Amino acid sequence: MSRLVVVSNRVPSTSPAKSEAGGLAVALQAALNETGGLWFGWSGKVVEPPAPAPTVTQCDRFTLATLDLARPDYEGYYNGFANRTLWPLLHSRLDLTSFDAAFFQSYQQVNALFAARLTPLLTPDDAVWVHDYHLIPLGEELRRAGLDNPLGFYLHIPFPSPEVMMALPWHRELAKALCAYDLIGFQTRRDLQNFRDFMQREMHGAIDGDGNLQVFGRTLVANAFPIGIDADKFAAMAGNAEPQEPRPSEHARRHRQIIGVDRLDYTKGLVERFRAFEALIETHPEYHGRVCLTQVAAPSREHVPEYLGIRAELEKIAGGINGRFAELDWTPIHYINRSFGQKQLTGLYRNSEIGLVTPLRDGMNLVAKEYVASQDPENPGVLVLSQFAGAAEQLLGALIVNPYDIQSVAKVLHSALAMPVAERRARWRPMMASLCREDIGHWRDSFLRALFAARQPRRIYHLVPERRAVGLSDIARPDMARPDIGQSDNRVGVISELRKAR
Ligand code: ADQ
Repeated sequence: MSRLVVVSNRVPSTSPAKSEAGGLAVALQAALNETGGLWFGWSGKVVEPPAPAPTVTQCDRFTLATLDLARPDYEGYYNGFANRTLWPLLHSRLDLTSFDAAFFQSYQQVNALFAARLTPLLTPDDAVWVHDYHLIPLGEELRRAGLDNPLGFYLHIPFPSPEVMMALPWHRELAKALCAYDLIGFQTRRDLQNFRDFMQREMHGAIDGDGNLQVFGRTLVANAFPIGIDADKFAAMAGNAEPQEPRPSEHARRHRQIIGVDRLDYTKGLVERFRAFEALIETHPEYHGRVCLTQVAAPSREHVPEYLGIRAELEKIAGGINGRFAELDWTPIHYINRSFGQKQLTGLYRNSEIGLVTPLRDGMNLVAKEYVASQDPENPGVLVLSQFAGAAEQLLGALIVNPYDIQSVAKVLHSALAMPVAERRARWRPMMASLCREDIGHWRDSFLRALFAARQPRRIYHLVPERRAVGLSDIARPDMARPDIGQSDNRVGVISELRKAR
C-alpha cells in the first residue's frame, strides 16, 4: 500500500489567486504531499468536445489529474442527478427531489467515464479514497475494470432514514454500488445507523460478529468519522488578525453582532433563521438599534432552479424585515451575497457575540466549528446550533435549537445575548479542546487507518516481514477501525505507513 489516490467531483484550485483552499483540501493535500499521491476529479470546465485524456499537473509532491465534462453530462450528472436528486434526497427533502431516469443514466455514464479515465493512472499498490455523493458508483466501476485495491468512500452529507431512501427508484443500484467499497465513512452515528437500518431492513443485509455488514455477497466496514477543521490555524488567524479583516464597519462596531455564514442553500435554514431574528426584535424592543444579524450567503449552484427560488425568497424576507424595523442608524439584517476568504471569516466570527448555525439538515457544518475555534478564550461568543447539524453530536457546549421552532430560537438568542462570561467560557473550553483533539488531520488519519484495517485479510497477510517492522502492525489492529472506541492519535504512524511502504 503505497500511494494515496483521492477522487472527488471538484479538485483543489492550482491558481495562486484562489489559494484560500478549504480545510478539507488542505488536509488531503497535506497527506498527498507527505506521501506522494494523486488527486483526480472534474476540472470544473464544460468543454465541447472534452479531451479524451485527463489533464495532468504536478503540484508539490502530488499529481493532479482532471477531466472536463461535455454539456449534456454537466446537465444530467452534476446539475441533474447530483444536485437535483441526491442532494435534496439525502437531506430528506423529497418535496424538492427530481426523479428523472435520464439524470440517473447520465450519473452512471459520468461515473463510468471517471473510472475509465482514472484506471490507467492507478497502480496495484494504490489506496483509493472516493469522496461524496457525486461518485457513489465509481467504486463499482473501478471493480468492474479489475481493480482489487483498498477502496474507501466518504459521504460528506447526511444519510437519510430508510423510508426516504426507498423513495428513490434507483435505491437498490446505489446500495449495490456502495458495496464495492471496503470502507464507507459517514459524518455521524445517526447517518451510520440510518445506513445500517437501510441495508439490513431493505437490502437483507446482516451485521456479522465483527460488526461488519454482510450484504450483496460482500463484507464491508461502515463507521462514523466526524470531519474536523484545522482548529489551531483558525485560532491563530483569529488571534493575530490585527487589523481585523474585514475591518468592522462603524455600524458593526456600534452594534452587538450575530453572525451566519453559509452557502446559499435551502438546507441551511436561512428563511427560518431570518424569521427567528425577526421574532427576537419583535418581542424585545430593547434590542432595536443595538443588535444586528450579519448573514453571509455565498451564491451556490446557480444553474439549479431550486436555488434561484430560495435566493429570491431570502432577498424578499430580509428586505421586508429591514423595511419594517430599520432606523436611520440601524439596519437589523446585513445580508451579503458573496464569499469571503478564511482570514476575513475568522475576523467576522471573532467580532460576533453569537454564531447562528441553524441548518434544517447538514452532514456536519464546518462553520459551527470555525466559529468556535475563532473565539477569544477570555471572552468567547455563544454558538447557537441546530439539532439537525451533524456538529450537534460533538459540540456539546452549544445552545441546541430546533430551527423549525422559530419562537424558541428567538428565546435562545435572547438567553445567548444575556449569558454571563463565566458560562460562556465554561461552554466554550471543552468544545475548543475537542476541536483541537479531533481536528481535520485526525479525521483523515482515522479514515485511512480504518481503510487499511478493512483490507486486512487480503492485504496485511502478504506483507513482507520488513514492512511489519516499520509499524504496519499498528494499522492492522481491528480496534483501530473504530474511531468511537478509543482511537489514539496515530497520525504520524498513518502517514509514515503510506510513505515507508512505497
Ligand atoms: P457545505 O454544505 O458547503 O459542505 P459547511 O460545512 O458549512 O457546508 O461549509 C463548508 C466551508 O465553506 C466552510 O469552510 C465555510 O467556511 C465555507 N463557507 C461557507 N460559506 C461561505 C462564504 N459565504 N464565504 C466563504 N466561505 C464560506 C458539505 C456538507 C457539510 C460538511 C462539509 C464538509 O454539506 O455538512 O460539513 O461538506 O464535510
